[in-house]
This record gives sequence, C-alpha cells and structure tokens, in this order.
Amino acid sequence: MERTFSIIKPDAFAAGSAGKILARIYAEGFKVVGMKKLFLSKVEAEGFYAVHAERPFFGELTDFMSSAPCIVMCLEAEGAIKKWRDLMGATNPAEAVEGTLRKEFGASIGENATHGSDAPDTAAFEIGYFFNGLELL
Ligand code: 3AN
Repeated sequence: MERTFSIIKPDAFAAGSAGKILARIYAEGFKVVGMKKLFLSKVEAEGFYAVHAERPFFGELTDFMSSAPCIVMCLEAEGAIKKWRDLMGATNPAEAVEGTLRKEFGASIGENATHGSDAPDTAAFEIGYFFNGLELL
C-alpha cells in the first residue's frame, strides 16, 4: 500500500464540488487516511509550495491557495501516487482527458481543482506538512 497527499483546492471547495470529488475518491478505491478543512495563510501556502519558489507563478499560486478554505487529505491505495495523478488529469484542465477531475472541475492551469504529490519523496514531505502520526491512524 502507498500513501499520497491531495488537496481539494479553494476553487473546487468554494464551488461546492468537494462532495462529488470525495465520491470519486471512494469510488476509485482509495482509503481516506487523513482529512481536514483548512484556510491556509499566505506563509503556510508558501511553505507548502517552496519547491516552486523560483517559478514565475509562485505569487499567484500562493495567493490563490490562501484565498479561501481547502480540504487536505492523505489517501492510501496500491500505487496511490500515480493512481491519484491519473484521476486528477493534466495540470492544465484544457489538456485533461474526459473523466478526470481537472477536466470536470478545473477552470485554468492555476485554478485546477485538485493537487496531488508527484513522487514518493514529495508525498512524504507533503503528508508530514499537514498531518502528524496520530492523525493518520
Ligand atoms: P501538478 O500540480 O500537476 O503537479 P506543477 O507541479 O507543475 O503541477 O505545478 C504546481 C501547481 O502550480 C499546479 N497545480 C498549478 O496550480 C500551478 N501552476 C503550474 N503552472 C502554472 C502556470 N503556468 N500558471 C499558474 N499556475 C500554475
């Protein structure tokens, strides 16, 4: 079993899409090991996305992620990292295939409904950024 980290981003949460996204998560066979609703501060969003600090969209990205509440989750499944990224679809919703979450719920490359870890090391960092061990029992 593998764990990954996911976010229902502020755009999808504000649009009332969290329930539909959670239904897809369960339907695809993930176990929701940890889950909480948060309203990130700018500093918390910057810490989470520190790997993107030099990218031109860093300010826009962290403004957006701290603009409204979101839901953070730790998901568990066989091959969870790839499985969740496949379910999310391409970063740019315009390029995401039919049936993916970003295709259905994403509006733009910045406001793309969901986040998912891209590798085991980033999953470990991201899960640990938001959850302690007791919250993942
Ligand atoms: P992914 O989330 O699919 O792994 P990354 O790691 O390339 O994509 O980008 C991290 C996040 O930064 C994306 N989820 C997206 O919200 C945002 N992002 C990426 N590229 C852009 C861009 N050109 N303009 C605005 N935001 C972007």
